[in-house]
Amino acid sequence: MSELTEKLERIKRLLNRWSYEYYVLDQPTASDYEYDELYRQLVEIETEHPELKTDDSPTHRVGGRVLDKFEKFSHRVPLMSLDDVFSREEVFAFCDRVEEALGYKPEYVVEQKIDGLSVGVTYENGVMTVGATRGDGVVGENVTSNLKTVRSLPLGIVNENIRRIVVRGEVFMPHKAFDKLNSECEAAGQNTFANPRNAAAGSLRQLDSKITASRNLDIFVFNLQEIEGLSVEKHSESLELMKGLGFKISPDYKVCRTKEEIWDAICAIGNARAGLDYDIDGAVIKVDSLADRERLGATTHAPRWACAYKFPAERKNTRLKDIAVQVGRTGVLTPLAVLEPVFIAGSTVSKATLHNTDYIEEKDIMIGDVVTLIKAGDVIPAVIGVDENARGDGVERRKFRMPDRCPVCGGPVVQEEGEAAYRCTGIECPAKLARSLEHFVSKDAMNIDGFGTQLVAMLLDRGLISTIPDIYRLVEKREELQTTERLGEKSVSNLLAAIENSKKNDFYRLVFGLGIRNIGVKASKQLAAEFGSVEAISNATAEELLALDDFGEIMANSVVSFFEDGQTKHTLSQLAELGVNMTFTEQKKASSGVFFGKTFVLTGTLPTMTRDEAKRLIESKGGKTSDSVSKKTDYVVAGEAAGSKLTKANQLGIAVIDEETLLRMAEA
Ligand code: 0OX
Repeated sequence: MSELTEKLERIKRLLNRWSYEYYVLDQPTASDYEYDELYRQLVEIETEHPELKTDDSPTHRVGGRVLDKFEKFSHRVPLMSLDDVFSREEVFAFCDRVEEALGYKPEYVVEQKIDGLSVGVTYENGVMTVGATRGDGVVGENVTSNLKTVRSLPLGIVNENIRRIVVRGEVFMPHKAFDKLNSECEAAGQNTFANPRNAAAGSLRQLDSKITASRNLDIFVFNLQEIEGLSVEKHSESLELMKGLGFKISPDYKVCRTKEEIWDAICAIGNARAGLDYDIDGAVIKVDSLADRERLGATTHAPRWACAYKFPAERKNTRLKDIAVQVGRTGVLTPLAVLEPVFIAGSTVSKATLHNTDYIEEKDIMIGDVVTLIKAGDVIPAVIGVDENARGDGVERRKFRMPDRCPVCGGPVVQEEGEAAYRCTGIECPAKLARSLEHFVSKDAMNIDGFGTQLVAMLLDRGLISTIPDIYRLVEKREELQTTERLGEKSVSNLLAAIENSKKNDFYRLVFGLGIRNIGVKASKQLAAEFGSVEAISNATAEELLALDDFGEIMANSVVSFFEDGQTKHTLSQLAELGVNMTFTEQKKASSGVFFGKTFVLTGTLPTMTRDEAKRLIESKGGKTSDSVSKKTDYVVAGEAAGSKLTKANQLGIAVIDEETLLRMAEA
């Protein structure tokens, strides 16, 4: 080893140790200054001698690679999901099942259930080689460069014996990082994230790893998926092994011998929940002995040796200060609770929907009341009732009345027969326009990154857009965009690139983005696939539409009247002129289902199904089968005596699955 290589190794070792002390142990021994100074030396050497930069260099932590798309990654050992249980009785019943099957009482491990997203990370000969998201458990996405930016995940491990190790963990965003990110999004006029889990998922799926690096993600490791070169007998032992290798493992896990101990451990986790800087949504109970696990096996989707106890949704009381009214895309007026801000299930809530006036009446909710809020992980906070006991607290109460004029445009408000909803009938109501534009750019529709509620409001305010097609004319207004107070040159470029890219979107995104009443994502996919073009959908009769699966009269009539409208025609012809994709280009027949958009090739003899049965199953879930393997193939289902197709799949790096996995995926 040359002197320079030795120096480089020394620097990397020291930087990695300091990182470990800071990010994993939370016990820093070096100052920021010392770290930065040594890091600077590393960058200098690597810049001068790029051939010396190794895969485990701390310089990977800052990101830098920008990808076009994520490659698929097949997990050798599937990342299984967990069966949920919701009560003490169900936990005990799980133990009974385990004990019955084994014929004795095993030891268990109880650990926190981190609310993030699962990844599998592989190390070969001491170096992290690949990290991938869980995906459907069998095939995920290769997000290695992004995972390298997660500071608490070691880039290398030191153990002479271990040739290969695959660990599974949960990537999450700590509350502090979440609050910081949302404040930044708000300041930049972008949509905020609903919860830390969505923020973590969005951050891990960035094609530009520099963005991921800026998001301060963290990871807890909780399962040893594979190990070569060392034998391990218990889960608790594997956690200690991983801890020794430098991983941040499931915190405060507990080995339990009886059901009572298990329940106590679950309660202890529940009690600690409020004081944690990250979200957990339950506790995981696992049989400790790996040999016992082997004996217990798994069902089609989850192991029999583990289950997840889910906490009941968190509830809090807070004061209802007022009821505001929000005008939606279709003009519906929704009462919105304006609350005394309260911290619940990981974020501070100051607004919640009250659905409609019937709901308010049924629950007897009055302005000034103390109301009960409920929020579970993902779910939007909801007001579920009134604290009757607080009624005598001297605070004035008043009933809510829906205004008879729209609070945004002053247009008349009407309640249609048989509907709970009130609608603004103002033809030019700007709130409706704003909601339509927000819907058009949103994730499930045209998915234009960086375009959110605030930006729509600002562009409308400044007269830079007033219709959907105007979005595609923003490219002519680059200068004006740059001179607005919040948008820098870089973000304008990113925004315009995202707008341009959206022109090539799958056709169904446009169909959904148009905001046809009663037509959701699934129906949009059906319309796109069945009719193939805007023109064909416009010409479809109600009868033809009714022939589609799950299309009822309300949906069919919505589509017909939407496309009859002169404004629709005008908007669509402008979008076509501006170059937005108006046709369906993928396989024409697929509609929806778990296999939608996926192509399978069957090869060899499957253990229980005939070819035709497998083909029908795939097609019934929206997938397609093909006779030959190509780059377009998503999965090869291989049975006994699979031949050249299997070889080709392996050459092309296509996921190969067996019948059992196919069935498990079909059930997902
Ligand atoms: C978590 C978590 C998730 C291992 C095999 C089946 C499930 N979210 O914190 N999964 C598991 O275990 C896997 N453990 C956890 N702690």
